[in-house]
Amino acid sequence: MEEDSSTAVSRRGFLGAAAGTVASSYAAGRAEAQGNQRTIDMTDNLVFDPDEATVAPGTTVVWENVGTVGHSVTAYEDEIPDEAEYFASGGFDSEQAARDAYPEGDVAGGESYQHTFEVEGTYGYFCIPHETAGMVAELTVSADAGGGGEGGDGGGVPAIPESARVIGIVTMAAMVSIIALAYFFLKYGGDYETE
Ligand SMILES: [Cu+2]
Repeated sequence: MEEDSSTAVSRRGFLGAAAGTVASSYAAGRAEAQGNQRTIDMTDNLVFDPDEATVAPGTTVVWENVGTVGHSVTAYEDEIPDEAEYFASGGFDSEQAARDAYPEGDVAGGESYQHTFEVEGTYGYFCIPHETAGMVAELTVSADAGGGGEGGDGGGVPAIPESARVIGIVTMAAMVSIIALAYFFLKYGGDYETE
């Protein structure tokens, strides 16, 4: 009798711990999904690379100057969604202010500028010193954004963001192992329920 109750208690403890494992791995996956980041290079070839990118709302885009020539990241004021916040390296609140102040707002080689995008839509932006050389680009913020950006999975399968896929796999693996462990626990864990 004494032994029966302790077995029952440990079984409950086991299931509780197992549920906790699922919850915490799910939370870890979500945290990763929310911390989405996307890097766009600025190079000595005077381009944004890639010059077209699609990201999910909430993504922080990091423009990295991977060369030695200075660049700016400056939004075209009339090419961003109405509700969107204006963005420009140097923190200017209008395109004209950014143009007037340059080279203030310059992102030197090895440095970066980042901005987090919440509002869906398309954003046109450019580099002030190299606009005439064609250093312009477009960013699309869309809830349909896949983890891999352009191109892709093909096969008619809807693109699933990588983070969602990871969450799914982690959750599935946790559930399978819990079911397997619970099965063995119940089967070999003790003969305390012999009705
Ligand atoms: Cu440039």
